[in-house]
Amino acid sequence: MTQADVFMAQALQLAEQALFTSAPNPAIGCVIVRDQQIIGQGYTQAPGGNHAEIEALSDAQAKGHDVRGATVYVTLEPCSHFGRTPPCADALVRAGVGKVVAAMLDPNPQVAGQGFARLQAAGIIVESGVLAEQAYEMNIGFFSRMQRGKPWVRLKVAASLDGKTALYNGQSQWITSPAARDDGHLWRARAGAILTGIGTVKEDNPQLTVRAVPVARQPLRVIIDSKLSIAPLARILDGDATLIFSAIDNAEKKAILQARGAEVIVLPNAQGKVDLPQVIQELGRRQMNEVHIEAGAKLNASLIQEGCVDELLVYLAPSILGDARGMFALPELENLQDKFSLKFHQIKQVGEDIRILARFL
Ligand code: AOF
Ligand code: ZN
Repeated sequence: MTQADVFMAQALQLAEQALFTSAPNPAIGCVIVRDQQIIGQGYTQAPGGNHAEIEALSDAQAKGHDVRGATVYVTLEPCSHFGRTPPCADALVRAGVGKVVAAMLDPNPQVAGQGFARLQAAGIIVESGVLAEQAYEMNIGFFSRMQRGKPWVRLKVAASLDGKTALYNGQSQWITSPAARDDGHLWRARAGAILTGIGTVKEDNPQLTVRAVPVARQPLRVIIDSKLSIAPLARILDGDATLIFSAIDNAEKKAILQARGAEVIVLPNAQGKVDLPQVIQELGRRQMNEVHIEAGAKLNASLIQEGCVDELLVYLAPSILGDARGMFALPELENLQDKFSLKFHQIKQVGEDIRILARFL
């Protein structure tokens, strides 16, 4: 680890504190260093609040430190535009820092190198690419939305070692351990939206809120309900607003659901089902960086078949259920070549279970 790595790692740790609150902004961390000492630090505040650099500058100031000539480590290129807040690059120039080390370029077309350019024009030394991979992973949804115009979609399943998610009678509580379930809530919390299907709503009557970790805002809950057959008393409609995608228009049902705080969007495909790729696009338009899916085998399969899923988040318990429900209700293949291929991105033990992150190729 170089010294730059050490300070960038600290900035990344700070960024983690913004992971559940900064969306749709990326979660960014910043430390200001002089003589090997951190003299100011900060992370992105909720939208409209300060960016990480401004927090770090005012932290240094509050502590009576002189930032002139200091080095700034920040997990993203400082912004150059007037968004909800003024440009961080200008604030750094005004403060007279000597050097800015960033983990990555900001892919936001309003910034995209202009932040670095402004700093350089003012004679500030700029470096980029320190711990870039960690910085990318932390804001993978923001990068996805900026670079591909759509959110990063993560599909979560909890299963036995033989890949079974529930008994045929529906019993599924609990296959994985409490540690894995709490870990699942961390992934829910960082997502802008949690998506499920009408099958799961009818069978489990879930709330799909974040409860295992404290959060300032709950993710938007999204329900795929082709026939608009959700019961108005379903628990998922309690609390914050929900978004329902259906394939049919029904003014009467819509009015009842709207009265329950739901928004209904009619988005059919040629087969008369909900157009899933369009759902993901729409969530991107609504500035969702990460979409977290917790659904049943049928919707899971459709999402995968229609190319909507970027990554699987699989918790595997050390148990065997035998003949029971699988993760994905995909049709039988005739040919192994037709399999879906993924790459294991990360494997970790969580409590008694194993957590696998696997990405579609
Ligand atoms: C930074 N530092 O901590 C973050 C940045 O509407 P605004 O003013 O909040 O700007 C949002 C954009 O700023 C966002 O899309 C991204 O390009 C950048 N995020 N930039 O200098 C930060 N969170
Ligand atoms: Zn900024």
